[in-house]
Amino acid sequence: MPLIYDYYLQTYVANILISVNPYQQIKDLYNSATIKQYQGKSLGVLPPHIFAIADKAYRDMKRLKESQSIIVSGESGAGKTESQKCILRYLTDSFAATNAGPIEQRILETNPILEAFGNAKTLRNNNSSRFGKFVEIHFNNKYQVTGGFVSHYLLEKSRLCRQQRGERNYHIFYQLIAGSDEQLRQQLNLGSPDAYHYLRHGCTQFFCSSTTEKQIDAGRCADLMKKQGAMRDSVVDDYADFQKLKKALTDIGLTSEELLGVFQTVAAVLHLGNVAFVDDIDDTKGGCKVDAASETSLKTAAALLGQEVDELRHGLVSRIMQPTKGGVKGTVIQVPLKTYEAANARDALAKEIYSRMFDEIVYRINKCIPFADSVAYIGVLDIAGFEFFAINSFEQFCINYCNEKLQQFFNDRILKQEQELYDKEGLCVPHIEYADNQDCIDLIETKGAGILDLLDEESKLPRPSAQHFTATVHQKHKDHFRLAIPRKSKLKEHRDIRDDDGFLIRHYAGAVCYQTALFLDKNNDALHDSLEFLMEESRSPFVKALFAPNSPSQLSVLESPSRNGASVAGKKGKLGFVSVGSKFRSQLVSLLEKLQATGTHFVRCAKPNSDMRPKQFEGAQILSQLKCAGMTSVLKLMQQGFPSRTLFADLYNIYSPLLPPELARLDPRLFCKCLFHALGLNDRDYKFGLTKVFFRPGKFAEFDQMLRQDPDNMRQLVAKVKSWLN
Ligand code: AOV
Ligand code: MG
Repeated sequence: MPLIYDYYLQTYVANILISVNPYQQIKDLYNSATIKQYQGKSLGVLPPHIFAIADKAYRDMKRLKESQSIIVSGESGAGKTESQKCILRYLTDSFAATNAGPIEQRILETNPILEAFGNAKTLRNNNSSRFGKFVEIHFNNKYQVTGGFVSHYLLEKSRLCRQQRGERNYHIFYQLIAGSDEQLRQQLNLGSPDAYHYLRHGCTQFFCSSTTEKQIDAGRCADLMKKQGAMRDSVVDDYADFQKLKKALTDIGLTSEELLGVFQTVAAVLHLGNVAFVDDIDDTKGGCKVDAASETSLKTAAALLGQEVDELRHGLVSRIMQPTKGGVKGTVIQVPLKTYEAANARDALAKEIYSRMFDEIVYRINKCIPFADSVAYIGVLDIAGFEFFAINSFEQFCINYCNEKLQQFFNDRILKQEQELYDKEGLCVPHIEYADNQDCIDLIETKGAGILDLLDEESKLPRPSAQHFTATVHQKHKDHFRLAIPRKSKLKEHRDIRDDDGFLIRHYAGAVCYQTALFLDKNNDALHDSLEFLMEESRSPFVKALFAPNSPSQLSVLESPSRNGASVAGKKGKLGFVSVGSKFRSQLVSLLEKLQATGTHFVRCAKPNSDMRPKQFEGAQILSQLKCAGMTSVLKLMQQGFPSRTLFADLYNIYSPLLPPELARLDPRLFCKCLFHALGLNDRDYKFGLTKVFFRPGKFAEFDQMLRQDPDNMRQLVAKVKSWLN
């Protein structure tokens, strides 16, 4: 039965699904009945659908006995995360083991958890993922779901301390404030969102649906109503989401103490953010002290983090240093910090605590979905799409670098390898040119001279500076086609900064101007030693575990393989420097190695308009997204191309038990030729290569019906071939 669409929103280009975000729930589009309809159907039998891609990945995994991956891409708000969720639900619903345990449920429950801690409202998407993920669903030798594994990439840490106007911090903060009961609120000393410095920069509104508001205690309800104003969102409902989160965290095995540990840590970050510093006029060395008005915040933060107040105070306003001379360590000295340095140390601590907690949560998720008897997996990649804002910093640089790598992988798989295969099989399909972006990737990641390494080198200088780093980049790559000095106006529009404070990179999807002022800070994950020691000694078992040497965040660093024997990225060096960029580069290397080793399927999501509105289809905007994604080159190739194929040998093997001796003598290629003639397939729809038969876009489905004939029909076909041969 065909699906009824409000307007056309999904289509295929070859085997790639293009999916336009409908921005509304479409009745029955993703329900259980629809899941059943798509099971076992080839692409093209039913209307284009994300389920059809999931099913193809499953069938390919089974047929080829090879792991598969589905790469979902598109700009912010295009529908990647929703698509990923649909794929996971399709796979866990359709291919659960007969004695289905709670494993499928747990895999699905990873979503509310990851979204609470890693998603936030941005100007482009009310539920924007601020980290990348690759979720693997593992299958046993019967090809039933047996477990899963989540890898995560580059959580946006800067959001914890600052958000743009109209954006929010991570959902969890608002969920905790909106959803906790009175007892928990008191335990965590929680106020309303606008009481917190880390939530005040952007938007402090809760999102609650009207039904759940009634359940919130009366005192807070009025407060909530006042704050919500007109901003409501059907997806984000902080109160309800908090209840779901608590259940999900319990289901993945967190004890009630651990649950409290998580909430205490989240609250501690908020209180820590309220600790302000002022110059200490009594200090001759120009140090600072905690502002008297924020003493309560300091006390609460210390209590929640399992620290003595004065030790935390000390850790924030000073740092210990141990200079080395001629390789010999000198005496430990305590250096007072200036007001802004203490504020930076506070923010660094908050970010470190939060990101370690995120690592721990992902670790716990993985622990509860083990996959010991896995024979293959289907991985779904959902990573932030190419982005550029009025001001672009290190986060955009890393995201866009990642997108360059994925674009290259797409070009390789879809355009390069496809054309190589046509050549190898002698299909005579005209060649299509496409933009190669290797030079852009080299500019960023080459050992020694690439921007990432230049940034690391700068950090190790005695006096690193953004200007010096930027000048080095321009000097090393003077005539590089991909690199340029941004026009003055571009950078100066927003702040009074110098010309050498940035660079412009001509990415595959367009030129982006990066402001490098904060690159050095953002590339360094290291905490002051004094703060790190404090956390390692915390009285709170949860916090202590986060900072233990074998904690998940440390393990994930060690697990990420280094390239060419380079030192393991992420380890704290002598200079107290932990490179974020290098760690990300190693993570991307292992991600791409994984993708290379799997069969791949692509979903290109597109955003219909910038206002997040249903039924508003801005053609030019969609076209430019498709162009950026390289879809126009794919279209050109597929005008003449053959996206589906099958080995003659595989086809022959299906029929061989039924073949009389005179047909069994034929070699598989000749047999297939005869079979196709006998079937009367239109010879424009397929082409014979040396080892495989290739199909025009959308024509595989027709042929696939043949493969599914019952033996009676197959016998009839064989008889036809025989008579046709005679
Ligand atoms: P993204 O993952 O691509 O953005 P999402 O998957 O979060 O985008 O989608 C954004 C919003 O669009 C969702 O919250 C839904 O409201 C709506 N939406 C998306 N897909 C569908 C669908 N198939 N049906 C109905 N509504 C949908 V980002 O994570 O920002 O790059 O970082
Ligand atoms: Mg997302």
